[in-house]
Amino acid sequence: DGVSTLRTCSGARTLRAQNLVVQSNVPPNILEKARASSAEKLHNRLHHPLCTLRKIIESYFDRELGVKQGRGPVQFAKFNDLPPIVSTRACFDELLVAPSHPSRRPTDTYYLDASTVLRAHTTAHDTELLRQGYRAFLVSGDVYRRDSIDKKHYPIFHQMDGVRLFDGAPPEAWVLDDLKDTLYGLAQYLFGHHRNTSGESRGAQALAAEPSAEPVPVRWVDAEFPFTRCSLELEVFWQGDWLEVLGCGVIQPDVLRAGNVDPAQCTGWAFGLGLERLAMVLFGVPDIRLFWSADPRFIRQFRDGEITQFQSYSKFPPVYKDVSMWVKDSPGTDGTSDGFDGRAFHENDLCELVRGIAGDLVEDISRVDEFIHPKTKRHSICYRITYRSPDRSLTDEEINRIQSRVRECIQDELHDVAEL
Ligand code: FA5
Ligand code: MG
Repeated sequence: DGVSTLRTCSGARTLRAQNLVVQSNVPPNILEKARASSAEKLHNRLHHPLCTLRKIIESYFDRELGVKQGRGPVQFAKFNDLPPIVSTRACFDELLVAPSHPSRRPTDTYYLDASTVLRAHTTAHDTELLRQGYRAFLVSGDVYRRDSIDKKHYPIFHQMDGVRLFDGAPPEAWVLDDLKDTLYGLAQYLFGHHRNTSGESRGAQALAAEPSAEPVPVRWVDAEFPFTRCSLELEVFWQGDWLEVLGCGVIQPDVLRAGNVDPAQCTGWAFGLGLERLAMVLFGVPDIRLFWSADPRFIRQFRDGEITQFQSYSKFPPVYKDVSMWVKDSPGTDGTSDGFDGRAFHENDLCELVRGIAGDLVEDISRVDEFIHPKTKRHSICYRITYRSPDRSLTDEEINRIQSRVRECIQDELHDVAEL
């Protein structure tokens, strides 16, 4: 039917369909994970920490919240297996994400074609669920983003979004208070009890009933989202630093309208939280890649419904490799020619390329040096790639092979924006 596919070395494909040439930037390893059955997804896998966490959060919304607020239980509908392939309309347009917003760029989002993406957030389901008539719901799922590489970022992670509408359109300030109260209560519920749990078999409810031994500090930070007003992020103090765990706000009237809800009749709040981020703090998991580990030393540590502290097995040594390259900057940084034409270099392109070759063996990619040539004004950046396996020692030979493949692929695939 006139669809042709060209495979490049990192697996990116150019799709030609209906006279439209669209660059699909989804590598096969990512697509395979997106297409896995919903039972295989980590947030649905029994005994997996992300699954336990999801259920604990759901139980807070089912039981604690109504009781805490003295209003009796609220019914939150739960969606845990909505497929991750969504339209740009659902993911961006209906959420008022401007056409020029950075999150829409192919450097940040995985496109299957010009109007289909791997969801970049579970918020992509909110307007459709509102149209279906739901007034209080939780949506959990795998989300996909091209992003930097370090211990806190991974191209696939899991989010839970929550939405609650109130009849009679109470004022924004009231809705905001309810939202903050709800999420602060959740943080207390989660972090009040995580330190004093042992391996005994107790359900989440029993765990939650225990008073806090040593509460984890949390704080609110002002934020911006196109789909909410009065937006905030919640941060948790962990390992000497503030870690952002969720974003939230009062739903914009136009988002309600897109969901066939009349803002004169109803107002409401929405939030989106990162399950891995919370799980790292709760279960003491030091590296986000560990959630994907098939190593029994990881998996066997966790039991359904229990929050236990991860016992790290030996940490294997890292291998560092530096790569320097001339890069093309976006126009406007200076007027001089850099010898390239085409789009600008973006760090996420390098991260993706390395991930495509090294898989989970890459732990971190950081800029270590940078300079502008005084005469030619060309821009050079040096990146340090840290390779480390969470479960074994790497050999020099293996890493040298990967690194030379990385260099080859930079030449093959990024030649319009970078030069070794
Ligand atoms: C959002 O995705 C918004 N949709 C959240 C939202 C929903 C706001 C509804 C208002 C109303 P953000 O990009 O900040 O926002 O991501 C939300 C959370 O996901 C973050 O706070 C963080 O906990 C987690 N997160 C974001 N990027 C990553 C990543 N690369 N790896 C792991 N977790 C991540
Ligand atoms: Mg954020």
